[in-house]
Amino acid sequence: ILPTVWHGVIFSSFFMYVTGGKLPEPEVKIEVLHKPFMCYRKSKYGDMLLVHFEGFLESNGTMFHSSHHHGDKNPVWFTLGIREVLKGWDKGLQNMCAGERRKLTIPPGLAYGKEGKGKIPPSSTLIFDIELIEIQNGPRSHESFQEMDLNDDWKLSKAEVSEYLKREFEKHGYSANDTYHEVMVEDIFKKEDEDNDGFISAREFTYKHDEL
Ligand SMILES: [Ca+2]
Ligand SMILES: [Ca+2]
Repeated sequence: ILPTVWHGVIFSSFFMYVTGGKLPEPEVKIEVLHKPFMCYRKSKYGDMLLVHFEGFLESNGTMFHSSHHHGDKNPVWFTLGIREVLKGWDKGLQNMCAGERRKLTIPPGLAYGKEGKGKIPPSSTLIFDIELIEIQNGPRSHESFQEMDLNDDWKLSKAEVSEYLKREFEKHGYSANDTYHEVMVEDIFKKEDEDNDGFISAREFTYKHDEL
């Protein structure tokens, strides 16, 4: 079972864009705490990032989550720019080198909003101390598609996507949870299955419009 806050970091994005009005977007304040001497590649949308992070409430400095101390104490993987995580992370972790550490100050509009969530009170500005450990090619490669397309018919069914999620979660040390997977699969199809035929085609999978 996913720790609550990690669950929140992933799933808040599912609800953020539903409530999105047309107010001017608030900005993330980015401070570089450490920059490595060598930088072979910089993070960009679609990359998979491995990070350690600590999250604090700006209001009173309370730490609400630390990947060093909570959960399985391992760093976490996510894909940048697809709203898998808080908007503030998607905006604040671009052009970053492996080994770099940043402090992000994220206004509520790019975090948990007016409602808050769990340990996060309503309208909270959040501060994250994030260390980028590793960057990998994103999941939208030809190879990833073939890996997910178990019956080689060049489209992904919900069962195939669900199977893939299960494998990914297990790979990262989380036990399988069918309820989460179903919710995630539904959300993925809502976003990716543009022609609503119940399958994600190779084209729908690979082609990503730049909506951010
Ligand atoms: Ca298939
Ligand atoms: Ca489709």
